[in-house]
Amino acid sequence: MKKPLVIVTRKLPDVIETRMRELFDAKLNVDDKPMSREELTTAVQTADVLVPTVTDRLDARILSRSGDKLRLIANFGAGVDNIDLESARARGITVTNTPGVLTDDTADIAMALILAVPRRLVEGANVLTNGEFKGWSPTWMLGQRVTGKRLGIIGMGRIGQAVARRAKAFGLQIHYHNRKPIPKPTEEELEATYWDSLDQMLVRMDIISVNCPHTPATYHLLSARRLKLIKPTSYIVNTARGEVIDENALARMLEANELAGAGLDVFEHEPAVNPKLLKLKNVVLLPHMGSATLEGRIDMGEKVIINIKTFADGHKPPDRVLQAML
Ligand code: 8YV
Repeated sequence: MKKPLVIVTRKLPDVIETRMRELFDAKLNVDDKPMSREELTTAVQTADVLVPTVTDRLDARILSRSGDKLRLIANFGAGVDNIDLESARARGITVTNTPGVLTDDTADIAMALILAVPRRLVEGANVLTNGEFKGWSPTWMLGQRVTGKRLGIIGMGRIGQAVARRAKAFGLQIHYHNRKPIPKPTEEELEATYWDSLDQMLVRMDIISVNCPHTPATYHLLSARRLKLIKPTSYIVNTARGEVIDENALARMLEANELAGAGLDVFEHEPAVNPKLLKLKNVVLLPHMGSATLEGRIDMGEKVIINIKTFADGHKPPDRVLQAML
């Protein structure tokens, strides 16, 4: 049987690329230079299978130019907001993602930020590297205690629950907002309180963690109006997608001390970051590294391979976000 032409848009771990070469007619991007729109257009016109990442915008315009050959988009990543799903559906293209394997790594980074921001970790570390440490004092570098505080998790899927599990171990009280409550046994295990109304939850929380996907329904879910509901002594952590928060409004409020601080691993216009945020002391900013472990990226690659292989063998791939109807 002829091997499918698989175009991979970015450099993946060596073991994954080697396996892809063995199994498929794989066109790799060993230089890891992000593809231009023209290059992406050519890719959707020639590939049987495309393996994009968060940095490739497969919008309606690009997908409208895809060739008849393109049957599967096997996204390297859990979030699929880089792909216009409606266009893919209309063109009969199946879309898969890589859920589950990046849950713990992403939750670790969320927890790290939950600790880092109230305890001023980066600010403290910078004192040392800037040679400004003049000695200990009882009233210097004081942060806020994390234990006993209320954590409000927005989006209680796999990652949200993994954050809750970690946070509970650190003595935080778990609250969450989700489209629907999680199963009772899990809710009881986490001693979690469900809030049907996001607004009602926001006014009561000390730390907010964003863990929902970016969809048309969650775009600017934390709008300027909702951000104003949060107590000025509270913190926001986002390891999901920048688009879920109105970044301009957030930056303005942090600058005006209308919020205590923020830990952000994702941004609305990546790789650009609101310049206001870069100047603030009460924020910890990371370059979208929630799933950035070698093990995680290999697991993600293996999921991509399984999705392609099952699809190419004529079966339903396990991680279908969108099952083509055509
Ligand atoms: C990845 C992510 O870095 O999987 C996701 O949704 O945000 C990250 O874990 C990226 O998406 C890879 O494409």
